[in-house]
Amino acid sequence: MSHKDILKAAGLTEAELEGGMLAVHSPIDGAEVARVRETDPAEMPKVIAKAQAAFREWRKVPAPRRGELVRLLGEELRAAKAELGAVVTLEAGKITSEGLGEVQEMIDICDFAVGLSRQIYGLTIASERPGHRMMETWHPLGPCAIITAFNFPVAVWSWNTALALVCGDPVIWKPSEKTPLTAIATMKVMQRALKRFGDAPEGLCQLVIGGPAIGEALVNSKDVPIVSATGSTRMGGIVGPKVSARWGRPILELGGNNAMIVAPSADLDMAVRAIVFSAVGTAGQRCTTLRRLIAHNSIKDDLVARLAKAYASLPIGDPRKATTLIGPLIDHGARDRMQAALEKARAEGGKVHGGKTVAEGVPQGGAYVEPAIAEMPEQTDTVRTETFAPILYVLGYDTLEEAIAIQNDVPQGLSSCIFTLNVREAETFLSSVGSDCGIANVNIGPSGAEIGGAFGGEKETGGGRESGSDAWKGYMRRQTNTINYSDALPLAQGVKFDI
Ligand code: UN1
Repeated sequence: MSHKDILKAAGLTEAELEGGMLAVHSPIDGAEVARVRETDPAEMPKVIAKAQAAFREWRKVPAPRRGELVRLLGEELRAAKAELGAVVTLEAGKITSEGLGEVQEMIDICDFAVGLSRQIYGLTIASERPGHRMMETWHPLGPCAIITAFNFPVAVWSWNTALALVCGDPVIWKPSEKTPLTAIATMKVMQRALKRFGDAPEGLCQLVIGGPAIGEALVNSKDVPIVSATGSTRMGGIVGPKVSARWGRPILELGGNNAMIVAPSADLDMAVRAIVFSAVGTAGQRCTTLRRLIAHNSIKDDLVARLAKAYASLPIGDPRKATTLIGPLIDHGARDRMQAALEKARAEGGKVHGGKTVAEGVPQGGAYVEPAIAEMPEQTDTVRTETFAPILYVLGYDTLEEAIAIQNDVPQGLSSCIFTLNVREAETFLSSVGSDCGIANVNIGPSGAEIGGAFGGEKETGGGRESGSDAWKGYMRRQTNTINYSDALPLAQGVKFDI
């Protein structure tokens, strides 16, 4: 299918693809596929006011009824899975199966949120006073801004939107400037769900397209109490303090520098498969991508040899082809940053396998690269830095304590894992003296998390949690209630105040 046909199948009209200033290129071949109209920053106050007006209505709708909208969104996403997945592939360069997987992640979180819509409950608490009862209630908080990155152009929106809607909060979405088309296509799916739902307030789900001025309007507005932002640590370092300074609530999902420890007892066949998927899948452009391999010195050389062999046969090319496993990087800038990081790694004493630019057998105009393995003498500055590309740094270790220290000795704290058949090692890794990350796994790679768990990480990853578990609490305000059903007015802590 041609680029135009893919976009047409997802419902994008000529008018939406032309006449704007924002040029959209497909990473597959660098071709310009659209010129999208951006939101005028001067319109932002109106957008935010509309979200506030929607909030005043939506917060009164019972949560299970709000869940019905998300149920319909899930249904519409099921029907649109192939078409939307194809736009993800076209605009973000993901291989077909991963494009579809991303839409599946949207469907999964919708299912989760529908169930949640009947499970928004708080605690009842024993009161110290006779004839009193205490409880917690959860209330909608207000409009939620969702700032998303190119690498998960739709799933991250859905994690936030499905929860926010059920929690009673309208959403305003600012997608990456690199992926506005998937956002427009997703809004069409949302519109169909809204239409079937019937009486949702206008302004419940809005899309704004553009650059920093648009983002700043959301970040600085007191009428946007929640700002959920996914992207670089640099971006989060700007957004987080600004939102906090106006007493808003930031939910940040920033850089990762995810590691795998491979212990002597590990099932190496399984480890190799897990490493290859998590280090080169999505061309190394997941925030959960495996970037550091910390291998026991007794198995390190064997493991690197097996990996180099597996890497040599990985099909690189057009992500629309069923056999391709590694698609393009998002653009040539990403390729240049990868090359620069490999150069630095070499200068630091690293031995690099692969990592070259690929020009043969791939669509011309895209940024295709061989994934790289870099054996490093130690954890250098380059290893500590997240480069959004398929580079796997390899480090050796002798004791588990040392391996955990290396794993934790980076500024980021998103995802981590250990391959071991030794229960003492596995449990130590998961314990309070183990991994310091938001996600820690055993005998499974660091990427490809299910939506049922809370997703996010510590340190420079930003501390936010999205998706499953009780991440929904981040989208609501908690109220503590004390109810006195006695005929006396005893004070807490035994205080006497007789008048
Ligand atoms: C991201 O890269 O921003 O765990 C999110 C994973 C995916 C989500 C990644 N479910 O790899």
